[in-house]
Amino acid sequence: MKVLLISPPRSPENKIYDYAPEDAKKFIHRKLIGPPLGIMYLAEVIKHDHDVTVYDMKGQYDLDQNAPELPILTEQLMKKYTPDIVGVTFLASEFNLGMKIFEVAKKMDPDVLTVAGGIHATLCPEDFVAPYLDIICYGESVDKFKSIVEARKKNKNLKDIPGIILVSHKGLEYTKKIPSTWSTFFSKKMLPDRTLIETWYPTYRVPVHPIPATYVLSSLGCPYQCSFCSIWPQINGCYYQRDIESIITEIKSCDDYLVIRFADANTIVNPDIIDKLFDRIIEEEIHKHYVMDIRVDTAVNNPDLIKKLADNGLKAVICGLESFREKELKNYNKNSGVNLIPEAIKIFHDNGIHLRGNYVIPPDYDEDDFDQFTEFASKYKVALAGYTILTPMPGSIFYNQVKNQIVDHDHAKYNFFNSVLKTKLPLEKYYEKIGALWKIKLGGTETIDISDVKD
Ligand code: B12
Ligand code: SF4
Repeated sequence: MKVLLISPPRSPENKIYDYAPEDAKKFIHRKLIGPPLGIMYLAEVIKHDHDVTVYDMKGQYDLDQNAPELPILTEQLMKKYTPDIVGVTFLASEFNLGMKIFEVAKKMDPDVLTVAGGIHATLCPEDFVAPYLDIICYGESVDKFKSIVEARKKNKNLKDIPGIILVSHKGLEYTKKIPSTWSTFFSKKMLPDRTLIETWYPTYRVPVHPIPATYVLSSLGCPYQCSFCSIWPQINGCYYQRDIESIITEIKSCDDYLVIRFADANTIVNPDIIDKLFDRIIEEEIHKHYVMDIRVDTAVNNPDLIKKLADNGLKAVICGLESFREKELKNYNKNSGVNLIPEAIKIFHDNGIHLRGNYVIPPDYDEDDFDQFTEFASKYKVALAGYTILTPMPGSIFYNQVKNQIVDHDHAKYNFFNSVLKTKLPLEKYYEKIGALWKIKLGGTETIDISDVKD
């Protein structure tokens, strides 16, 4: 079977950037670097028996500013690869573009089997009813996808594959339900094959510095249940730690990449494991730079561990600071305290770590709220500060709490850079205020300094 797996382009919607003052724009991140891990795993399990192509449209548009528009690009891919199956991975904000890919693919070849997967397909399958989509693969999908490809090859009935959804003019038809397989994901010992995305290698890098970065998973899920987060609902609040030796094997296989961004929701859930992981990194004399997601309270409770990680390559941390108000943290079910924020910032900074400290700004902030917030953020500045919008991500608790108040249902806006709820301030003013916040930061850098990479 010829299988084409696509990571769709980014959503172009970024109102914070559009309304930000000129001198703030350079600090507002508009793209993330990193490969589409999910479809790379799918490719890994079928590549020995089938002809599989992974196509990263985000990478392509970064590589070639003049790349054709999505419908033309899709047509070109269909002609070049003549796939039997087209799969697309979906985040909420990329829904429209991903569905466009299917529409074009089906128009070009009505016999092509179209398959949707990824977080948005898992959390909101009902969004996907369309005449040009055949199957939704929700949840962990490596074995399911393999079964789909095999069934297609042997012309077997897709209804016999458990754990998928068939899409037709009648709506969604669930096949036999099976227990989630996220718990066994790491036991399959798969390593995503990075040669499949080599074309876009130069684009997977921290801006300005010519050092390519890649993503490595060391865990899945998160045991916390923040109300605005759509990661934990995706795997029902479970948390799975990958075994240390398999993480080491993968990091060692990333010869071409000096920067490893752990793609975990929350990298340090069990401090002992990460401590041991770094013992092994030291033992193996692996000299790389690492980026991790670490919670405020985790840093405060484990300052020695943070120092050890920093001494051995941890260069940047993404940390949800979220709010300067206890009440808001409580509403978000953050399970951490405002008083810990300055302490955590100090721990990270003292260890020379670039902190992507991210706040979420609620839509009901008025001038006073912005003033009070500005005072707090200016007092406790961080190097790579981020100020995004509290967004009801479909599938999150927050979404259910406010779904009747949503005023903008355009999926493209669900990327934390647009307000989909009614704002208290006039909308433009709200965006301008958030855009201006991006100037509040320590120093003048908008990149991670990786100039002292050892090898
Ligand atoms: C890697 C990653 C990326 C990568 C790749 C994204 C991708 N489509 O794969 C990149 C860097 C491109 C990326 C970008 C963004 N991301 Co991102 N990203 C992640 C991250 C850190 C890990 C995802 C991952 O690899 N999981 C592990 C793999 C194995 O799981 P998986 O992708 O779900 O795949 C499995 C199944 O879902 C399924 N599957 C997936 N795709 C498909 C396709 C088919 C056909 C089939 C059959 C099955 C299938 O099979 C896989 C194996 O079982 C998550 C956070 C997290 N830790 O979960 C955020 C996350 C997915 N990102 C998120 C967001 C919002 C973004 C951005 C919009 C952020 C922004 N504001 O800019 C950008 C979008 C583009 C941009 N502006 O640059 C949100 C999504 C929220 C939502 N509900 O939509 C998350 C959950 C983070 C968060 N804080 O909420 N991201
Ligand atoms: S926001 Fe972070 S800490 Fe909270 S549930 Fe999501 S991943 Fe976990």
